[in-house]
Amino acid sequence: MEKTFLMVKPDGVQRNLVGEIVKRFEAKGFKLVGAKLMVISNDLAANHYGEHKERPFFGELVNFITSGPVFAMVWEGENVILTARDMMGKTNPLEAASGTIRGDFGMTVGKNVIHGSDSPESAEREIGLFFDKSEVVTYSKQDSVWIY
Ligand code: FUP
Repeated sequence: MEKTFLMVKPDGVQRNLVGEIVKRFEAKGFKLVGAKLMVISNDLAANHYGEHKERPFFGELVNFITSGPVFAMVWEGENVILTARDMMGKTNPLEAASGTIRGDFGMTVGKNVIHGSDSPESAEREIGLFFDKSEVVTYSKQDSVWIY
């Protein structure tokens, strides 16, 4: 089943948006298969945003993403990569539609609350960067003694 890497950025954690964001993906029907609160090292940040290394905003981007805890997640489901990008909205909150996460909560292009992989290749790369194999779990949801 397709997986994607999503991350509530430091601004989202500071603004208490972790629950709201998790809720949206749960409600949509996707399955959470990995999650952790962590502070990203400079090396991991530079690696993760490697494609932007030459851009003028790179230093600021790395400073921001390492400035406080992020909530890193792996989500699973059919077409989860593209659907999550849709639910996030455009990179610049000014252009992001209402009803999307960035449209509803994003403040600036830098402080735009959430990151999500943009392709199967980046999903695989980013999951591998942030999660150990043992931290991504396989489980099924089914009626059981806990669900009435
Ligand atoms: P996205 O995939 O929507 O997160 O957007 P990009 O990969 O294009 O950009 C990654 C991050 O770089 C954005 F979330 C915010 C930051 N950025 C800037 O700070 N300034 C810019 O002009 C473009 C991106």
